[in-house]
Order: sequence, then C-alpha cells, then structure tokens
Amino acid sequence: MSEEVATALQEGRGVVALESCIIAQGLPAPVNLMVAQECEDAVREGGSVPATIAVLEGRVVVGLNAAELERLADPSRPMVKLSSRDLGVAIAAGIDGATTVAGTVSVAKRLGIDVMATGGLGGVHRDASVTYDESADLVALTYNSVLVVASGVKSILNIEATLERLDTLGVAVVGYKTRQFPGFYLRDSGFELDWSVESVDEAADAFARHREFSITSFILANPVAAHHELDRQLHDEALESALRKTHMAGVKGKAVSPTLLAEFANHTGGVSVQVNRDLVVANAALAGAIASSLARSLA
Ligand code: PSU
Ligand code: MN
Repeated sequence: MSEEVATALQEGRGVVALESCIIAQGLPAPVNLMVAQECEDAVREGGSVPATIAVLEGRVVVGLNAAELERLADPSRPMVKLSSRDLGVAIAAGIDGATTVAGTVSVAKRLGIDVMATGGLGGVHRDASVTYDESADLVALTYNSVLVVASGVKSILNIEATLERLDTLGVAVVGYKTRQFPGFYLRDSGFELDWSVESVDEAADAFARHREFSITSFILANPVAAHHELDRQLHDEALESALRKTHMAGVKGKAVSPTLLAEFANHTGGVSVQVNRDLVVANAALAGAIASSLARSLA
C-alpha cells in the first residue's frame, strides 16, 4: 500500500479504489495514461485519496505511483488481465497484471476500501445462452460489499440479462439522479431502475444501510453527461460491426471485452474512447465525493 493510502485508511479518510484493466486493456495508449491520471485527480477533487490497484512482479500494489502508472499504461509491457480467480496464481507466479472490477473489489474489500470507480461493469454477453460467457464481475459483486460507481454495464453486453442476474444475486442497483439504467456510451439503456438517489450523501447513506443487511455490492449507476454521450445511430452501427468482427475472428474468453471495445473505437474513429474517458473520470469524481461523505458519516 502506498503511504498515502495507508495513512488515509488509518485516519478513516475517504479512499477510492480504481481498477487498472481499463488502463492496460480497455483504452488505447496514450489516452490510457491520461485517463488514469485524470481519474486520480478527480478522486482528489472529491476530497478522497485514489488507490489504483495492480499486480507488479507478483506484488499487489494499492495506490500506484507515477512511474508505476506509466508502466501499467505502456503497451510494450504485457499486463495480464486479472479477475478475482487469477490474483493468487498471478502473485505466486510473480507476474505483472491489471485488475478487472472483480479483481479490484476483491483487493479493496480485504483492505477496508469501501468505494471504487470504473467505466462500465462486465456482465452477461449476448451469446451467453450458448457460450456461458458471463463476467466474473457479477460473482465478485455478490460477496465484496463495495459501492461501485459505473455508467452501467458495457453496451456490448446483454443488458437486460445482466440486470436480471444482478437481481438474482442480490446486488443493489441504484441510479444517480436517474431511474433509467445508463447504457455506458449512452445515457439511457432503455431499462428502468427501481431506485435512485439524488445526492452524494443520499448515496452514501443508502450504501451504509444496505451493508447492514447484505454482503453484496452496491452499484451506483451514473450516466455519462448529456453533452458527452455518443450519437445513438453511430453507437448502434459500431456495436453491430464490433460484434460481427469479434465473432468472425473467433475471439474467446478474456479477450472478448477488450476486442469489442477496440473494434468500437475503430468504427467510431476514436469517439467512443473520448466518451469512455469522460464517463470514467466523472465516475471517479463522484466516487471521491461519496467516499468522503461515507468517511464523515462513520467518524
Ligand atoms: N469498463 C471499461 N473498460 C474496461 C472494462 C470495463 O470502460 O476495460 C474492464 C473492467 O476491468 C471489467 C472487465 O471488470 O472489463 C470485464 O471483463 P470480462 O467481461 O472479461 O469479465
Ligand atoms: Mn468473459
């Protein structure tokens, strides 16, 4: 743990865990490094301490320093994508890797970090009824009680099925100032939510109450700002193209999500990358504010 993160936790200040998979696999260089730094700044602006998490040479690092962030974002240095099940084996093998949402909440929960931010969560893939491809994010969110700020789930997924799975698993899904579940690059996925909160303090309070009854996570669904969202028609075309190309190339397993995101970026001429950047930074800012509200209420 970085000294800053360790001190903040000791003093009961707000800390926000940030995943590293989005830096190493989700976004192209050099934007990935800028996004990583912007997310950290955004958490600080919210009054909390950022803790970007990764595995470097077999050690879990919580609160990467500037040089470590650069290493993570460097495309010439291979970073393995680490979900919760990969952590122990990767550590034992002494390798470098970036943590997904599942990997990040597993580490965060263990250290007493209550809040994390990401872009879009993993979920049920469109062909899951045949492939069984469902992100381990869903499972990790059922036993790591963390508040995760996300702009919904990645729009490459079967959103309806993902929401049903989250219901079954008992994961709270609450809109931030909206009753529409966000569609990642789009503000509205077309699916309605049962719950919403109207402020940072309300979100922190609802999460604190949730924890009295459940060990599951709490997804705070924060839509991308209206002036940043992707054009819907461009979105739908890019999605169709990305799904077709990924399917034709026979991409399987953990490569599916990064490949779909990269194809999406190709088709939109990089516009999707900018939208992803805007939404993840906004989520980090909101997470920063919520972590400090939570810390204040626990003090
Ligand atoms: N959201 C993004 N970009 C990403 C991801 C999410 O905006 O790169 C990553 C997250 O780390 C998430 C992972 O946990 O994709 C899910 O991968 P899979 O579908 O293979 O479980
Ligand atoms: Mn998968």
